Amino acid sequence: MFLLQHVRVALMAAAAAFGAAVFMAINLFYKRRVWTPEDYCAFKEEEEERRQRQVLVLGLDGAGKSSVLQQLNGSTSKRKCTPTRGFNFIRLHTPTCEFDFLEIGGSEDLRAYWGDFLKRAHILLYVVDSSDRRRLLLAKDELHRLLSIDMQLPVIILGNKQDKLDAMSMSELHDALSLGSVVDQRKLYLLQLSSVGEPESCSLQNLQYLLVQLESNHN
Ligand SMILES: Nc1nc2c(ncn2[C@@H]2O[C@H](COP(=O)(O)OP(=O)(O)OP(=O)(O)O)[C@@H](O)[C@H]2O)c(=O)[nH]1
Ligand SMILES: *[C@@H]1O[C@H](CO)[C@@H](O)[C@H](O)[C@H]1NC(C)=O
Ligand SMILES: [Mg+2]
Repeated sequence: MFLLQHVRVALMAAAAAFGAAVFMAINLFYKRRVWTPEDYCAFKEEEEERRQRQVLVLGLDGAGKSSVLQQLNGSTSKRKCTPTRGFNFIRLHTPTCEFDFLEIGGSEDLRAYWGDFLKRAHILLYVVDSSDRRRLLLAKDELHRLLSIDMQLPVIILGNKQDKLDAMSMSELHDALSLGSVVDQRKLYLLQLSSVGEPESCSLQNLQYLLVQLESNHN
């Protein structure tokens, strides 16, 4: 057993050394090369791909994340969304850049993984059911947990389901989510929305406008 472990360590060391040698050889080869116009085009394309921005869409189960994405995707159907078991993804093209919206389901088991996705996100879109007063404290705690993991990420909070009669107003939401306690340096926005309206609704356009603004200021 002891011997076997030694052999394994030796093998791994050999593999690492080989990998490093290959890496250095490739680097040398590329540094010596003269760039052709084709290569240059490939670079330009790579650069343009970098203009993709990931918008991470989080919020408790039933908040309306999938409904918002469906609307952003231009769907006019009133088809009800089913709970998201894992991920949901749409891509939105705007004149300035491409936004990749990634929703992760909000059920309790999935919430544990939310934090892992913050690293790759450029913007956090946090959806709240404005009529779910009972779970607003939970929504607040989850939001502040995310804010404490990443201190800089710009955040847009959507007070969704504003069409409901018992929906909380924006100032009520502001207080219930303790947004006043968030540090000044953070870019933080609170928008109201109803994701059962028309896709070309004013509030949806406000959201798109804000996303584009955030990205153009970023550069
Ligand atoms: N009245 C009203 N209902 C909404 C609105 N947005 C979503 N809903 C409803 O709320 C329910 C949940 O919506 P989803 O979009 O599936 O919620 P979700 O946040 O994606 O939930 P998970 O995927 O389970 O995390 C659905 O029945 C929607 O039709 C809204 O603005 N107003
Ligand atoms: C978004 O729209 C495209 C084209 O209309 C469709 O193929 C795709 O399934 C939609 N995605 C979602 C998540 O609604
Ligand atoms: Mg969903």
